[in-house]
Amino acid sequence: MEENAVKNWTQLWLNYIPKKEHGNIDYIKNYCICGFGKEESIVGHAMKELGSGVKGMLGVEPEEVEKSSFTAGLMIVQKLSMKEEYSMKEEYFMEEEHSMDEEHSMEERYSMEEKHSMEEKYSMREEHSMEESPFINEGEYRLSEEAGTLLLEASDGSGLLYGVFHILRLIAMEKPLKGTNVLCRPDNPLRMLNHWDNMKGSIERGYSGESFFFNDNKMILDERTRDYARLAASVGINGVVINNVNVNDAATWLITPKYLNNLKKLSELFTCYGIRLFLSLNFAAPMSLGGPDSADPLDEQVITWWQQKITEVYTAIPNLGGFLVKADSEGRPGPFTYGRTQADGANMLADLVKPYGGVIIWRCFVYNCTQDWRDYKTDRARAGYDNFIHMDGDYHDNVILQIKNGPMDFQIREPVSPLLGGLKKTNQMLEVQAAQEYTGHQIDVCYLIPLFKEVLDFNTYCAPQYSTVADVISGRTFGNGYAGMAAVSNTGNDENWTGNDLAAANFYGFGRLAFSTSLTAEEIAEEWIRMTFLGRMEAKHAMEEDHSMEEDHAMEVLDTLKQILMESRSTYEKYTSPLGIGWMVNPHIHYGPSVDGYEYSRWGTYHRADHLGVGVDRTDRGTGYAGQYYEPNASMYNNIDTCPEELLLFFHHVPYTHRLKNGKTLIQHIYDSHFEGVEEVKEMIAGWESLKGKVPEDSYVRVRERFEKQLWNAREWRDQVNSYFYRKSGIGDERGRMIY
Ligand code: GCV
Repeated sequence: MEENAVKNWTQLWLNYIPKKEHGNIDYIKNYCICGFGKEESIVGHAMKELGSGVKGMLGVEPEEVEKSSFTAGLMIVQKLSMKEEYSMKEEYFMEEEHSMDEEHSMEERYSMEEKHSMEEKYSMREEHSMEESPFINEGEYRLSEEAGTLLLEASDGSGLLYGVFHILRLIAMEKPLKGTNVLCRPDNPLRMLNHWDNMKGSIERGYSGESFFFNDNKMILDERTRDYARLAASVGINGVVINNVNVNDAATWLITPKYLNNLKKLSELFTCYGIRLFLSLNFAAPMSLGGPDSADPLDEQVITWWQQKITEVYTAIPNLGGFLVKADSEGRPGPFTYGRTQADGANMLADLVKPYGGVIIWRCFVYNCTQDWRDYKTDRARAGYDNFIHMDGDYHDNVILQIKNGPMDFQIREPVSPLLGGLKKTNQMLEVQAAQEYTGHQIDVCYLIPLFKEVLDFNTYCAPQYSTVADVISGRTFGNGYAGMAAVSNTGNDENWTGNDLAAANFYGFGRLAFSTSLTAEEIAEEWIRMTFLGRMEAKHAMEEDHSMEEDHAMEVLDTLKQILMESRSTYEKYTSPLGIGWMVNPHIHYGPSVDGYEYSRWGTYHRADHLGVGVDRTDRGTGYAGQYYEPNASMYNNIDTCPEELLLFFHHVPYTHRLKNGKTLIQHIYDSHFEGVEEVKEMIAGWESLKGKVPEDSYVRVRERFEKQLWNAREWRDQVNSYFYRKSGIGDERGRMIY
């Protein structure tokens, strides 16, 4: 083992340090590949990863053997896509069901549960004519063990790669390979990371150093780029947008010969790991790059300019996935300037990339950002829906509308955007933010997977069945081939990638969740902890021949860290803005409290607090936003008695004396939750401190330092929010605690 493997944080969960063997070596010493062309770069890279992972963790180098001499070990077989295979097996299942009382010899290894879930999935999809999508059958695999052989059947190169990472994950988690039997098919066709990296090297809303893609208007391609691709692929990411959606200055030039060669190299590297490269586009590029003096999407000259540009780009980078566009939003150019619709803009580009198999991902974050705070009718929350719903069905089939999880902007608590599932005839994908812009800047610990899960589980009621957000964005509900999830990435060039070591759980977790939306936040946390932390200290002690601390601390580290992660979102919510109202942050930087920071601004971000109450009336008596949901959600939100309390102030203007379901007044809830939040941060810190000596010291120190800042931040929030509402309402804390 390399001396620094224990300390090495550049490999995150792929750190491949020695693990307990659990009989796994026998399944991995030899391997044999059938059906896959070894010249395919993804296959070679998958096998290389297998080699280095197994060598690092189990100390053996897997050896390839011919099929004729294969007796036991890992057998890798290319299979038809599971969908086709499933229809071939339908007859078999029917016979099987008829002879249920006979010995249940499912030697084909499908469990009845798997069979039913496959039936459900495919029957839904087959009701609709599936759109042609290059993503639809990618990445399936099945891993099963029998009589000393581990069988990995995969639909294609990415399925093989994901299967290999699955094997490595089991070894890293110290799980025996014996008895493995899983069928894995990505729930979402597209699983993307969006980087908000600027070409100078800064990252918009980045909290972990500078960009590892760009510096000084040049592209960077080095070992770290490869490590990034490996990390992303290991959790199932298959698309990456490398540049900020705010495409300024040099970034507009990415689609010119100046950068195409390097982009091609990057796309080839990504392809080795099953990832497609995407770029963010400047909608006004024709004007900035010497083309026509207009960006009107219906102007023939503009269309011709784009046509030539796109041909040039795809000729250089044939495997480019497509483009992401932020238009008519926060000062970005877009079709509205020319009196055209969002669909006009998206469709024009989509038609041009279509011959190359490209897609246009069009963001729905379009709102009036020059609002007047005196205006109580205009509601930023309404904007996404209002701007996009009336053109449902007008978008061409290779356009995907990318919708932020909430109607505002990645607050710690927001309702789910009504546009998700509101659109029924348009490809759509969900955008979440792993970068902790409003959730603690990767200083405060905030494990976001529980939040993402809530969004996925939300029932939109857009269809009689398969109506959760997870259903809609996977394409299951309406039969879309282009669908999926994207996260604004939280990575940078800090050695540990994410600033706070614990924020890497959001990077890991997003990918795993986008691949398998049914995983729980807790399962994901456990995987990440096991792969990242467990075994490091044992390996360190073994290396140093230090036998003074030989007890196995694994369970303690696992339980403590899991508790910290699982409670962190609720803790953050408690000490920041109350009951879904959001904002109250320091303007521009979005860290730390400033209750009125955005109250009189142009951004549409108001809490409307006065001496009697707080909250925005979004009911039918107010802005009418609640009415954008399907029933029964619309009525539920509209009524103060049925509105979920965690969203009370998002939907209602509520008197401080209003009694919550637990009997507390609103004002008392605000005080209590803020005091509790700070106490919970202290408990998290105590938990982390109990791990001293059980997690690597460098990591211990880094995280401890951030906790210090988090505690300061939480106190500041508590005291500013409590004092603010005490001063507004004149109502004291029932428990007489210190409020300023
Ligand atoms: C990339 C918010 C952020 C901006 C971001 C924007 C977006 O407004 O503060 O930094 O810009 O969202 O998602 O486009």
